[in-house]
Amino acid sequence: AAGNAPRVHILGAACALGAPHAGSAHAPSALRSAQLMRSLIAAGVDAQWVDTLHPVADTNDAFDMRTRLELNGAFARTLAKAVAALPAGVLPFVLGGDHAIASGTWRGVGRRLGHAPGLIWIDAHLDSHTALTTHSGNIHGMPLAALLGEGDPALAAIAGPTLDPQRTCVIGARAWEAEEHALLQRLGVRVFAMDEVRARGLAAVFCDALDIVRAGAPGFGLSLDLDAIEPSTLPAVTCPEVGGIDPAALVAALRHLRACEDFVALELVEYRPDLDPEGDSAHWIAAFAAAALGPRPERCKSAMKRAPSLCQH
Ligand code: EXY
Ligand code: MN
Ligand code: MN
Ligand code: MN
Repeated sequence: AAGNAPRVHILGAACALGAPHAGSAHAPSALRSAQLMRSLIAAGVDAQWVDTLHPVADTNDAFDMRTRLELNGAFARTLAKAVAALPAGVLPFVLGGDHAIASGTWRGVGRRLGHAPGLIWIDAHLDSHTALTTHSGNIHGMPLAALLGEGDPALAAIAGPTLDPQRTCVIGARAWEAEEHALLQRLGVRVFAMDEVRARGLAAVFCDALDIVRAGAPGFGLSLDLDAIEPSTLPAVTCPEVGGIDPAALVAALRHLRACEDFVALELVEYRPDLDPEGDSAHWIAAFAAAALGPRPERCKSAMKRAPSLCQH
């Protein structure tokens, strides 16, 4: 790998207890055997698969809300601890699993930094329900509210800094319920809905998102829910929503992260290998990871300012 690629430590999070289907629990093992590592190393990514965490149960079918909150919270606490314990200076790459795991990932990243990271949340959904507002009862619709300190303590009181809403933004949302949208509005989280992405282009939105998450204390991350992508090109997800992000545009945007020395962690969730027999979705996953984690074009911080292709406004 090129000398200045960040050292990447991959943590598998084989948990689907937040989702209405167990399939995404098999994503880490499917991606590992789909040669994700080989394609990352071929792209010059200095990656090492350090561990895969498993929850105590395979499916949540038999569980009531209280039990689901406790089980997802327990897994998230284990994941937060594992992220925090990775060696200083490496870049954690957390592979889900359903999006409920994020309630642990980003607490762990905050424990590494000593303060809350900025966070870009790419998703067709807002994932900002609490147990009191959810319509579905699925915990993977709650992690962003939990990271912002809202909702049941089992998910929202995991050790680590609470996110700063001023340094948090969502990109690609096109399916949500009123209560979760109101929660993000109340907190002041910037939502770049899919309508705005379509109108302005992903590059311009991504540039604004970087300005938001890079303001303040150094360190920001990106949580990619694969259901943000247009499902006709990436169908292997649990909650597809038509009218999504073009995967090639996302690869181009993620490439700009290579120039950001303050980019500290990546998370990729909601892959359903059981819906991907040809591995087409897995190819896009490798492309997203390689784009974001590949060798840096140059080390200096101002590289982003000189990336005219992204920040043309
Ligand atoms: N808002 C809906 C719910 O709360 O169930 C859908 C959530 C989908 C969650 C996926 C991971 O993004
Ligand atoms: Mn999500
Ligand atoms: Mn989603
Ligand atoms: Mn800019």
